[in-house]
Amino acid sequence: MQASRGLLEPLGRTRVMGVVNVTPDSFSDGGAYPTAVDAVRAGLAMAAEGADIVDVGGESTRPGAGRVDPAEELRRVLPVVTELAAAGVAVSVDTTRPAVAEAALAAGAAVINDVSGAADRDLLAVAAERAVPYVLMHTRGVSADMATRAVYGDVVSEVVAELRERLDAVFAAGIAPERVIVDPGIGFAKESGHNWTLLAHLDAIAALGHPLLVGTSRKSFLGSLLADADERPRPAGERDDATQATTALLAADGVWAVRVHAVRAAADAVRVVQAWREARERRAWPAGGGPAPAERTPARPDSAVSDPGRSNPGTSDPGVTDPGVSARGAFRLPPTSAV
Ligand code: PMM
Repeated sequence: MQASRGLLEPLGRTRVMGVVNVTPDSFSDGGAYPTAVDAVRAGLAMAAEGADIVDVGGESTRPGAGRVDPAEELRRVLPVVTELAAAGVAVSVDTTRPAVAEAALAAGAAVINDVSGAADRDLLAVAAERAVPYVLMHTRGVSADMATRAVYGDVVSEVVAELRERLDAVFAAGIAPERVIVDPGIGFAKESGHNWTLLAHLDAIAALGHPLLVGTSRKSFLGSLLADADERPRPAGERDDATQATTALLAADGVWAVRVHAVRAAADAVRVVQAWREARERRAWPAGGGPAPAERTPARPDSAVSDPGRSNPGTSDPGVTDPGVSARGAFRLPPTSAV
């Protein structure tokens, strides 16, 4: 079974991607699932809690991590992908390796999540051949050396330029533009300040014309923000509340999906944002007045999305005519009746 159909269709809300790292050493959930059975159980629980996609990875990408043997990566992810896909879960495979992607897709995975920044042409060829959604994430170098590459003059323009250059490689490999999702790569070759700046300028990345996936969950920039009086970072396992705040803000910005470890709280946050948007939309029209909902265009710019200085990826696509949802899956204004 392949559950990719509809994943890029307008939904009227941000999607939630749950994280299942079948690794002993990922920074926040490493070792959490010692067996495939544990990992499958976790993935099914995430789907039940509201995950639209479950992202399965078998190689830690934490800064400084070494590479895992491809056979070992495959041994970790394949049974988990197989079981989750068989249960009807939309699975993405978090890998940089063509052989792993190929096997995972054959086992029913629906999305390739490539955290290498399109470094491997063979992986691009697999994505093109199988015609599945492909996540292009920004990074520099590999896990072992990415920390030393977090040097930018202007992080926003450099990340956008590097993504644009990688998009050219992605298209040249034959991947259809409408299947490409772009991710700023929070924490990948970036220091805390770079992450905050990118989050404040998501509109510049959305202007590349693709849905956005953003992964802030439990990352170290949140740990630094929440450091104690002795400047000890908040431990990874205690960053979920802060992650819910970023989820709500990202959902309000209209990103396509957030990648999170704690699914239920994220799904709740997304629903709150959706209800908030709907209430704002009702407020924007006099009771019983105005055109039929499907024909409505905004009576006035929504204050939450037109505030100068606020990033608002959903409003930066001039070619979009759908009243509620842009072609990239981000929504500009809240009329869920139209989505
Ligand atoms: N972050 C991690 C791993 N994979 N994939 C995408 N697309 N975006 C991310 O931000 C991302 C990712 C690292 O976090 P983890 O170790 O908790 O999985």
